[in-house]
Amino acid sequence: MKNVLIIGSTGQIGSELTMKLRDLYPASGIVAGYISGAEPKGDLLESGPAEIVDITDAPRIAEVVRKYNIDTIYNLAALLSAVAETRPQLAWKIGVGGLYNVLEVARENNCAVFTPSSIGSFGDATPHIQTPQDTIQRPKTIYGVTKVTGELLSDYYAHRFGVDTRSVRFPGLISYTTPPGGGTTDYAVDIYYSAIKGEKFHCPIKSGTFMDMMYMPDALRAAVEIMEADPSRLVHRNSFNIASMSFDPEIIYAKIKEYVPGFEMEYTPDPLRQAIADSWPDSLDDTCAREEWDWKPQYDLDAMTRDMLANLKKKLNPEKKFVEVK
Ligand code: AKB
Repeated sequence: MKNVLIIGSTGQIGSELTMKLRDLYPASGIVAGYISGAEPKGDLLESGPAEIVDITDAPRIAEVVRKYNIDTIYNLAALLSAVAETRPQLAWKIGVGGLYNVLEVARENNCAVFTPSSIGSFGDATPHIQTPQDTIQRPKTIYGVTKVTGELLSDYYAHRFGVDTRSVRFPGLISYTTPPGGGTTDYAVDIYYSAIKGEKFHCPIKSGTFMDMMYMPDALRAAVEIMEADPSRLVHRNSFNIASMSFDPEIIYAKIKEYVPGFEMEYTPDPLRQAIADSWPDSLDDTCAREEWDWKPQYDLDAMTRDMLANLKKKLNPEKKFVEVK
């Protein structure tokens, strides 16, 4: 990777991945693509080039790719699972139409492409415990349908045209920098904000609902390491299961209470998010990623919780207005 375009650079993953890539590679080659209304700000704007790139506009993607001699595209444009159910046509337009545009530009300009898939690519018929790499993928959400289509289309471009497509199936991602929006796993981010603000948390997901989750630094490392992996070792491409922790709301609540003893939670179920969560795996088997490109997570629930609380305290609570964290 020398010159990289990040499409969706101001989103939850993009805002942190762009900065990580600028730390790892000369910043001048890392282009932050954004859409009007989601302009980059602060460090993201000041630390390197930024260009308007709407994933539904193929000529514009091609123009920016040629201008910066881009060799790798991170395609992070998507509507997350719950919001996609409210706008399924737009979810398809961005998730599949947008990916097709990216793959065609990549084919014509010899770029590698990373397009994340998700635990949302699985469905009710998938084995839910230690979900294997290669298994049944029959999701009922439009988000899942776009993710499975994306995996297949990306593999097709690799086999048919030799485009270097690679990706991972992200679990729910937890970070303190840019909030996610419209996901099923977002409760596991929101709960930390409530804890630090001293507010009671209203959990939309029922006790006993396990989902895979990951701390953002591990997810960013996965996104970089898969693109740097030795291609001769890759049996799979789109997409690898990756995992680091699996918990239900009671487990993360109990963990946060170890550090914020007065924290309270009650259940306020959201039927849409609950139905989606019930259809997703409880835990993924990531053996193939470990064997084919040495994937290994660094954060467990305790390490993530300590880091989240410390950083959110700095971000939201600099004058100790809300709660004390042990
Ligand atoms: C969502 O909840 O929609 C995402 C995901 C797991 O893909 N965080």
